[in-house]
Amino acid sequence: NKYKLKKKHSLIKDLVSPYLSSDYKHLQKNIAYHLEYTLPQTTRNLNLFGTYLATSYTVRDRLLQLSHDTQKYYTEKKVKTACYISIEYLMGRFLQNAVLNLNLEEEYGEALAGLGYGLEDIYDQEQDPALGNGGLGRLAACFLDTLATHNYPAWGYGLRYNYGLFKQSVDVEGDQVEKTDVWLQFPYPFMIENHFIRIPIGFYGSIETYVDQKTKGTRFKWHPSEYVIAQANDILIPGYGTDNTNTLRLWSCRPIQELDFKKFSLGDFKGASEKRLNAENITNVLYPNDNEMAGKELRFKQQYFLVAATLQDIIRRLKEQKRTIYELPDFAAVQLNDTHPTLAIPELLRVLLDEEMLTWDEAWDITQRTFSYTNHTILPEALERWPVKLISHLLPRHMQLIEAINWKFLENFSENNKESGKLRKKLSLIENSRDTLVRMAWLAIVGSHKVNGVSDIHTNILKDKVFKDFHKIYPKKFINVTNGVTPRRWLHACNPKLSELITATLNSNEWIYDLTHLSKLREHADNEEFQLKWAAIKLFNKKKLQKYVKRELKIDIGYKDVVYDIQIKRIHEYKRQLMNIIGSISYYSDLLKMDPKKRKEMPKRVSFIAGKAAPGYFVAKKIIKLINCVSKVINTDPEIGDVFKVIYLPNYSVTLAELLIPATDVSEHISTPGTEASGTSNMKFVLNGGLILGTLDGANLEIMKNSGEENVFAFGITKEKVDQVKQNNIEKGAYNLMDEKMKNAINLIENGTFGNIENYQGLIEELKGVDRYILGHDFAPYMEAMDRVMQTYQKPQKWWKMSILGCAGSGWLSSDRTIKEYAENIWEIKPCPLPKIESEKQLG
Ligand code: 8GP
Repeated sequence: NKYKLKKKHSLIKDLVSPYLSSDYKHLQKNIAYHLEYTLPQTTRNLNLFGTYLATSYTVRDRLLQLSHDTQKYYTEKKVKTACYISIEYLMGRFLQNAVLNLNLEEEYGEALAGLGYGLEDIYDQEQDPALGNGGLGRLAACFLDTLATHNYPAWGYGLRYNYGLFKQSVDVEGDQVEKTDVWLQFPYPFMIENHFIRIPIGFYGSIETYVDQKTKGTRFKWHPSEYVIAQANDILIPGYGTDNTNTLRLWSCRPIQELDFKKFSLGDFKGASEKRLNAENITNVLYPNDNEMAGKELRFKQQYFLVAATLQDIIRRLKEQKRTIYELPDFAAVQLNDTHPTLAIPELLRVLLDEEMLTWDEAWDITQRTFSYTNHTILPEALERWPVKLISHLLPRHMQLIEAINWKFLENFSENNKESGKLRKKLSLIENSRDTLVRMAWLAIVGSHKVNGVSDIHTNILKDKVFKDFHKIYPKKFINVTNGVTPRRWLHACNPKLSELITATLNSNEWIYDLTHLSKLREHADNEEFQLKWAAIKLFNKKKLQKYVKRELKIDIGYKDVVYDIQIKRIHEYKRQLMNIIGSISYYSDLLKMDPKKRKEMPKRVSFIAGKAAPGYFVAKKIIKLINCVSKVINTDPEIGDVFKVIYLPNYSVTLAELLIPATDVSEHISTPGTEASGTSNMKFVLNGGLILGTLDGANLEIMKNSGEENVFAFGITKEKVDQVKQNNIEKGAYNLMDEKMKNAINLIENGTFGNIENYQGLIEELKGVDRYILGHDFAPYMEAMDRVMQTYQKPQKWWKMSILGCAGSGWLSSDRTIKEYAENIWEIKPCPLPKIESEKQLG
């Protein structure tokens, strides 16, 4: 019988071949094999780390098999593929996710138990690959999970940095300390160097002009003066409950020549390695800025390196299928994740014109139909503009093409008419400020067929403000695709107890790949028994966090009848962690003024903050320092005891988020309205039964719509009113308009309660002067909302009902919904599931 099935599904026959059979005994053998033959270890000399590596190699074997089958099948079916280009991927740990997606948790558990190890401990050995900064990179990772789970033919493309996002610690003064993240010092089994894929990438050089003998037209050819090699490193992405396994291809940079022997023999040892070092530098480090442009030449090189390698790879695959270059837009939909990969537009144009010898109209048409662009931020400091000088030097032909695109685009707007002249200036891809700069977002808009924002409010701001003139010209080009998160990692894997309860209650685990099923939880929201189970799981998760805090920070906090209030995200002025900590100061001061008896009876709260600051972002680092200094004073004040604690958790990461999110009662998303494009952690909290304390910004608004306004602690003004408040601040001085309680808290900072005021001078001056992010204006409503949180928590039935209803309304928050929208409205790709084979496990 088994034999027949194997024949029938010849595609994946090797999966059930003896080596990859997945009963626990086989897994054990495979693990032992890798210990003996892949690692310099033996089964007689087992240790945790070695066992983790060997286990990972066995998972990788299975994924390789599935990935080969997947690629073969996609090729046979000639499917259209989505190619997601992103300069960041914040994947988080891989092993647990892969084991869950392969549905082999039990088998691996048993296999490892036989070797004397627990699965959790093995998972814990893995480094968290931090090849991204924040929201944008994590979103890309969620998308990859969904694309595989829902059988979409897709590739991710990015960079394999030698050093990921820095590791953060806090010194005794409360300052952030950065340490290099040497994540490749040990093997990382899930990344497979593909030696067969190496692509030359050029830089600098000159342009040759010649006459095409056939058409008698002028043609151009770029002759780069320097080359490097892009080396493919593949991470295989398994889907949940499917055999489809996609690929994330990360490029690393190698030199064309390892050593210059001429220089070496002349004794110039440094010079002999110079070219190698320069090449390796390109993919050495991830730039640690979030929502800010790091205008460095090396960053620009990274961007070009990424897109040039990616496009060559896509075109190579197209040609391997014996398809013509004209078919490119039907072969691949290329998504530009923000403007970092925008150089793909002139690069494709160059390839089509100079190498494929297409006409301008043909080449431009293919380019526009191939690309689409997602904007992730409207902060002016994050909108990329690169100097024409720099581009001309590094990529002379590309600069020429950008000018040509601009010229052709602006042709439609006459110079003679005054109004139209003004418009031309605003629309020009090239800005004539002190430096002549290329506006990358403009280029991305003109060169794409679709442009999207990441939440309703954000897309509206793009249409009405940031890209207003373009929206008038191309109204249909702009669409909204609200972000989403993968329920596999962000509920099923990180909160196994809640996952079990939901599956048991719904009598099915379908919600894991169709999250709309959660709506059926609504019927249970008032059920006391269900509420108790729900609350018990939260308590269990809080206890886990409490233990972590004790172990890592040596701080004792309670968890029973204590509200866990959490704000975790990059530290940024617009995200207003400063308002949070000033709120804590104010609350602390109120507590101190209270009658001790009354104070003791106050509802308890622990306020957690975590997040990194860009190493060059001075203000953000001062905010971290203030948080730590306030935390020290409050946590050691005997008057306060366990009524209130402030905890700053260093080194925020995906792994830490997986611990924090399930343990949260209330999470803060308190950006100035109109500044947070979407936010995605807000979605993860709601999914895990955490309530939101938030402003009318980003995806908070859509969460309110879907989970019910009454289930969110919202506060503050709408984005429309922000400008007026800012104007008032400028005219009257922010301090004069500031709430009294906030003044009082600031006063405590100024009088040295939290250390030398010199540390915070800049922060305070901004608040008192212009207060660009209107903390002063929003402070009172913020404190009032926090008060509502604390009051509501005292009514457990109400609280847990809100918590359950929030979760029940979060079906649409799944990245599965998001990707469906991209697939249907932008990429025009369809799921292509591999024919299901009965695995041995299912065969029994
Ligand atoms: C973030 C936005 O700030 C956040 O609101 C949104 O949820 C997320 O993108 C995903 O759409 N933006 C960035 O992370 C960002 O702009 N990063 C670039 C500097 C790398």
